[in-house]
Amino acid sequence: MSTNPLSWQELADLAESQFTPADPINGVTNAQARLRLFGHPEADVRVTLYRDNHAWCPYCQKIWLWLEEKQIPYRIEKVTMFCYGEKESWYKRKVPSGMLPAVELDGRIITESDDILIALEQAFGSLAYGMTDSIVIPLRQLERLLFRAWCNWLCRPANSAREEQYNREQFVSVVAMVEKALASTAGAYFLDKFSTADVIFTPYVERMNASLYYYKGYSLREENPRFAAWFDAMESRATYRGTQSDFHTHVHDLPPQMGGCWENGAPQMLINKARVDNGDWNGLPDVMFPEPESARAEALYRTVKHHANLIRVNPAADRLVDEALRCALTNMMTEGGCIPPSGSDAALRYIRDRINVPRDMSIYAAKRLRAALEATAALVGEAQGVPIPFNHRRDQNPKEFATR
Ligand SMILES: N[C@@H](CCC(=O)N[C@@H](CS)C(=O)NCC(=O)O)C(=O)O
Repeated sequence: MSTNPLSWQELADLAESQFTPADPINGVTNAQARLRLFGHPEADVRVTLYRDNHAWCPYCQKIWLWLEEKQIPYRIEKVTMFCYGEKESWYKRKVPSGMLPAVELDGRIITESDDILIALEQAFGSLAYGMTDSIVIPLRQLERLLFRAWCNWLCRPANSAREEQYNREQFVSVVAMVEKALASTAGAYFLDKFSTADVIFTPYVERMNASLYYYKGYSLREENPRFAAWFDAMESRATYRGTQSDFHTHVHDLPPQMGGCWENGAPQMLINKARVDNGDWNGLPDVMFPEPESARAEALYRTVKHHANLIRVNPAADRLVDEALRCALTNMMTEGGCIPPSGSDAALRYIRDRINVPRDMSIYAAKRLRAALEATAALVGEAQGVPIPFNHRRDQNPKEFATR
């Protein structure tokens, strides 16, 4: 027997009764906050972080994580990245190149993430070890070596199978050096305690794990024990979890940022790609800490909050999307059995493909929502949404999603 979809009011009531969002200002690390105080008075704020709307920019994640770890009170101003839309003119007046991140510290604008960290260390002290400490410098160099080997493999087309193999071997050989560095201390982190070195590695290692799984069939986290332990240790930190993205978001955000990502067509790659795009999203090596009980309720809460924009930007007719989305949310929160209107499969998959982590919700909430959208779409057909663009992501232009 089929169930009727709940109304938006009923869904909102359900969300309110089942989910209490953390305090964005003083609670755990989150992508939505515009101010972070960690219990300090607002008058203590000396720092403004300019970062991207999507909470995706890797160099911004470095600064974001550092500020969260040090619990430095700060403001957040969100800026559009070129591939999502037009850069705000107020930002170009502050930073003519338009590059992110930037920080305003006591009224002084600083760009370049490494310079920002050095300036923040001078103002607030280092995170266990400093950027210019003699044990940190070689690790910073190793991170750049790994970054270059990753770019060579992923972001350039190989002219032959031999070249593809060579690029892979080069990357794997640098991974072995990183494994050795991680093994040189007793704990899981790069140095004897969590430090700035871990912050430096975080953004790109997270993006390597996602992109190589999807485009090359190589699972960095699963194939390397020290990396595995490092990821687990990072995921024990609420700070990192607040900034953590998922495979789906990364693999579709990277191509326009990196100027392309090249698949190798290997059998494992094809399996991984299908899984990241179509599910099952449970058990992917993008997250390994246990799922919080609040994941579904969080997904519901966040979707209800933004449903008007989600319906408006969807290429399908508003009434169709409205009913289909309510049906998917109803199925996510109940025993299921709500059949969406015929012809709404592509509209539901359009939304499934555009959930952005952590901008929209946390990683497990997104998995729950993607699964509910897919399962509900599958009740009426196999049609896919408009493909995700590869050269830009203007389908995600922040202008379209502004909440006032
Ligand atoms: N070397 C710079 C690199 C910063 C960078 O490449 N930022 C990119 C985003 S990840 C950017 O702002 N690109 C311009 C844009 O996309 O709008 C740093 O370390 O801060």
